[in-house]
Amino acid sequence: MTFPSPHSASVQRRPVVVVGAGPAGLTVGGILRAAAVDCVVLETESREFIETRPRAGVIEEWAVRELDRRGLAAGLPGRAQAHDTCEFRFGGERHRLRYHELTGRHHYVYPQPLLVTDLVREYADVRGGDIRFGVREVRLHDLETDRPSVSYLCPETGERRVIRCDFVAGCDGARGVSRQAVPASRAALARHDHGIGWLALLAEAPPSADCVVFGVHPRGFAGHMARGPGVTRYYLQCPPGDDPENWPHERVWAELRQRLGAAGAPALTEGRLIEKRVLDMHDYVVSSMEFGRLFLAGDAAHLTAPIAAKGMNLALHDAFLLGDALVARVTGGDGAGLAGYSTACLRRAWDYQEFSQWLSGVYHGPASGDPYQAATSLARLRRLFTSPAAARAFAEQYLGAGDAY
Ligand code: RFL
Repeated sequence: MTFPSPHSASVQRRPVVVVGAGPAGLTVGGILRAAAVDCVVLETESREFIETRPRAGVIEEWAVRELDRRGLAAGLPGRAQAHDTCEFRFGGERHRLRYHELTGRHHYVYPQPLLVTDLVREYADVRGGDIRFGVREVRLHDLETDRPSVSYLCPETGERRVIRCDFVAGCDGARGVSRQAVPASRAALARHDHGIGWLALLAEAPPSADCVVFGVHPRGFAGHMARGPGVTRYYLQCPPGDDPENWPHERVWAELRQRLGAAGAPALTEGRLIEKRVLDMHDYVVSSMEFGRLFLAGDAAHLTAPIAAKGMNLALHDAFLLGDALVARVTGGDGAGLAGYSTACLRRAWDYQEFSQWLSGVYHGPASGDPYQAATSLARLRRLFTSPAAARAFAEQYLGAGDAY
């Protein structure tokens, strides 16, 4: 491509360009700003859009503490809802797994749009970080040289702007351009399709249980997760590629009642469905997460279907490591953090992928139509409630509470 002249006002220079303002990109940006490292965050959507886009809700305790400690989402442990138990419903019974008793750790419920709002505020409003919303046609250039750059079309003028830099943090999620900038020969993509869909729902209704509930049922999996006092996320397993229009209000609530039904369970509080979309459940991991001066983080590098609520947690883990490593390198320290970045992230990413696979077998076995899979998934579930060692191992993986990855 032809760049504007290097002396043009449309060519700028920053040590780091961060592509994407999701949890990963904003956390990297926040860490850089806190260390007075200049950077720019480029985002294709508007601020309002990213601050209201509904997605994750469950954050692991180590991530909550780290966001708080770094002042990126100050006071988060007090503002997020701490959970200590989850409940499985199968065979018409309720089974409570008290993971806090087993590990001493909590899960926190804090909707992703609130976290993104905190992170933007801290980065842009408090620390004066440069963030450009609504950019178009972002492109990455010369990544294998020590003078990479990122260009984009300015939303106001349509003019192509260029930012020369030392490093690029590719945090633009599953559909971004960063991963595509890595030649296939340099990034092995490991992909897995579960062959199932989940209807992801947000209901304008208070939670109908005091904890996260997993319904493992011959009609398919169903999930219940609080998001706030008046909003609850529900999931219903459905055929992949199903049309959300096949799921009118009455069908959704009838199916949820069946799949989450169990002796002594409180009735579900119904409410208007304010989000209804079908997710085709798949996972991928790219290795390496590094290509020249480009470092991928979060969903740009690895996607985990929301089966085990791990994606945002992994994005934050990458971002903490990448932010620290970039600060060390740019401020004249050593490059050890960057050199070990991909290996360190992939260890946790693969551990979470494996847990997600295991849990997928549990959730989806009974509706698979295969009596062998149905019976083994119920055997796995029963083991959690008959073997304290199995329950403890589950709790550790569920909470991402392993000491070392
Ligand atoms: P994001 O959040 O997708 O942010 C990427 C940002 O980049 C922008 N972008 C670009 N910007 C510049 N140039 C481009 N070319 C660009 N292309 C895209 C996008 O607009 C966006 O703002 O990625 P990040 O930061 O890696 O964060 C990942 C998480 O968002 C994701 O893993 C989680 O939402 C997954 N997930 C969950 N994770 C959890 O840890 N706990 C949960 O409870 C949980 N629940 C969920 C989930 C994902 C879900 N969906 C929608 C798949 C529940 C659901 C329903």
